[in-house]
Amino acid sequence: MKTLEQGIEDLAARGLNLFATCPMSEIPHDIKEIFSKEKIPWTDTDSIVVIGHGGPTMWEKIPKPLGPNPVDTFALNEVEKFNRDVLNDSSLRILYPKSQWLVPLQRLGRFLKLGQPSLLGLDINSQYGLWFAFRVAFLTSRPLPKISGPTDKSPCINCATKPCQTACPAQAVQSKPEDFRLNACAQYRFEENSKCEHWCHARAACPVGEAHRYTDEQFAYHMGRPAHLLKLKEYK
Ligand code: B12
Repeated sequence: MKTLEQGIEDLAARGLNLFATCPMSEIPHDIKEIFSKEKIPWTDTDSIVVIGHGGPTMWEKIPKPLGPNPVDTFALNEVEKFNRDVLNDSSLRILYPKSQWLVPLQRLGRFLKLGQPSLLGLDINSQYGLWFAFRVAFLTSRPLPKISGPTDKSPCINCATKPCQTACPAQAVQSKPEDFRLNACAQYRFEENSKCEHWCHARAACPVGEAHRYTDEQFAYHMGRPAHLLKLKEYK
């Protein structure tokens, strides 16, 4: 068996470098309400664990050539190993990915300080900027200490120049997170000769966490997933 700290370090070495956990008893009401609506089985003695990746390391560690669902498969394998090494919980419940439940990852991430709203619809992390996403969320009955991330306020608040706004060819980026024009983004994205087919100029213009930017290959992969594009088309 390994200590929790060792397990978290092993995940980070594989690029799953964002880790937060908290007892379900402390999770805010709006999130619990969604859990109940989704019929997710939880009790107040469970802890929720949310794991994300920031920057390009995870992509480097994913075996190439890519298999089916390479990111989800990689992340779930790493969590299986973490469970074997650290928790040994035979009733661990995977909530994301590949479950029947829709888990509000951004809301959980905000509460656990992994991210806060940005002007782009994506949440932003103080270290990795817009170059992060949630990879796994699970419930465990093992007692865990509360662990939160460092992002308690959005770096967009103190950004004077807002280069994301000027860089967006669709003028989708406004001055407040809630005003992001998803339909303008989707419409432009699918136009002929769109500059945004494999690239998001607004995201690339953000100076926060620039050193952790995805490689072009990773960026194009995330932008081009068919499930995402199909859903995005609904907003045209
Ligand atoms: C549905 C969805 C979308 C929809 C948005 C629907 C909407 N109403 O606006 C679409 C297809 C547009 C989308 C797009 C993207 N998404 Co999305 N999406 C999701 C998903 C699967 C479910 C959200 C949900 O309904 N949650 C349940 C409700 C109850 O919780 P909620 O917190 O209130 O959810 C709201 C917000 O998450 C918001 N939202 C989600 N994505 C987006 C994107 C934009 C631009 C906006 C304005 C709002 C928004 O809409 C939800 C419903 O109101 C989540 C994964 C998840 N399980 O949360 C990823 C997720 C939110 N998406 C993510 C990403 C990365 C993207 C893309 C960048 C993908 C890409 N590579 O291009 C794009 C960005 C937009 C673009 N310009 O293309 C990440 C965000 C990570 C982060 N840093 O915050 C998530 C968390 C997935 C992950 N594994 O991390 N997405």
